[in-house]
Amino acid sequence: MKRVFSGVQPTGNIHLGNYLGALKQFVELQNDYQCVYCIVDMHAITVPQDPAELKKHILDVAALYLAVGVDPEKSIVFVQSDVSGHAELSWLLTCNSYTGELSRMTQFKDKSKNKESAPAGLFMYPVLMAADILLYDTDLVPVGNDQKQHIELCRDIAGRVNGKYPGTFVIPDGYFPKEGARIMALDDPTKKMSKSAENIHSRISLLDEPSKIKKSIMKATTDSDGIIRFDIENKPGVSNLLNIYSALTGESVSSLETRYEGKGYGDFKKDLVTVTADALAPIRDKFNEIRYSSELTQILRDGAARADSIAQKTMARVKENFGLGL
Ligand code: AQP
Repeated sequence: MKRVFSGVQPTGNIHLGNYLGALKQFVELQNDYQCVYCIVDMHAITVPQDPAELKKHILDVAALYLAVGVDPEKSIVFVQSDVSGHAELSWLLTCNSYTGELSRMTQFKDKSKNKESAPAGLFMYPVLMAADILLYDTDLVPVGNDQKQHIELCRDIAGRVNGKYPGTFVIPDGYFPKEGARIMALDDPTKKMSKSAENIHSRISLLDEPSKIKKSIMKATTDSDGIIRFDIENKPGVSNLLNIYSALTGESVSSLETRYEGKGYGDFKKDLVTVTADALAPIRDKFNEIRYSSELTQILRDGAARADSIAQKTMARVKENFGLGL
């Protein structure tokens, strides 16, 4: 069976962007692949974290994985720092990476903008991500569009290592959804929706109550021409809302454009509030059911053991090929 790997950082509550860009695909791929889904806490510490908050967010993200439909009977669910192979392989890949290619990563450039000196962890983030993926001989990586460049880098590093040490890594492919691969912030549709943005109305978190969903969507930035039409260049706000509507319901953007012809933004937004609240209600209910259950930690412990047994096999092969150890 081919293998899927992906992860989410425990840096806050998962939002619609994370869900539509990544998690929805996690669930869909479970029947056809062996799936390995990780809570990437070592990525989270590339920026400062409060230890108590980080612990809470790890369990929140784990519970949200299960709440959206990741099935621990089918998929391996675990916390990255519980499997030491991630850090170990990351060093081996660091020695096969170049500062030039890492400097070109747009996410690093964005996050280090206007800083005289950026944290080295932020710079090395894509190498750790490559290690996460390659550790599991991954074939497919379901992620949002913002991760395209990191996936390309992972493929470059794996290809480079295979050139020196043939047969070391499986070269993975990215897997990007047709709708929802890049959900933009509701208050500024030129920026991607993000967990760490200051304005809570810039995003819809999966645990938001209907009243918050309503407030955020009704406040969402649109434009002044009043036509519901998909046009990223000239109407980024409306296009983003159409994209969200389409990704949540499966109705195509062109069908939505036809259905809302002649109607105002108010009507469209009200319907989107209903669609979003209906989609998130069962996720919130399931989350509340499992978040504080002992089952959750047991699932993560079992998941770490299963992940570790795959990781150890990969590390033995990689170290042998590199000529490391006894
Ligand atoms: N706006 C988005 N649209 C579509 N997909 C998105 N993803 C993130 N934002 C969007 C996808 O979600 C997965 C998990 O992301 P992550 O938590 O590892 O990191 P991130 O991309 O840095 O997410 P955030 O929400 O923006 O977090 P912060 O604010 O902490 O940096 C990935 O597959 C990502 O592509």
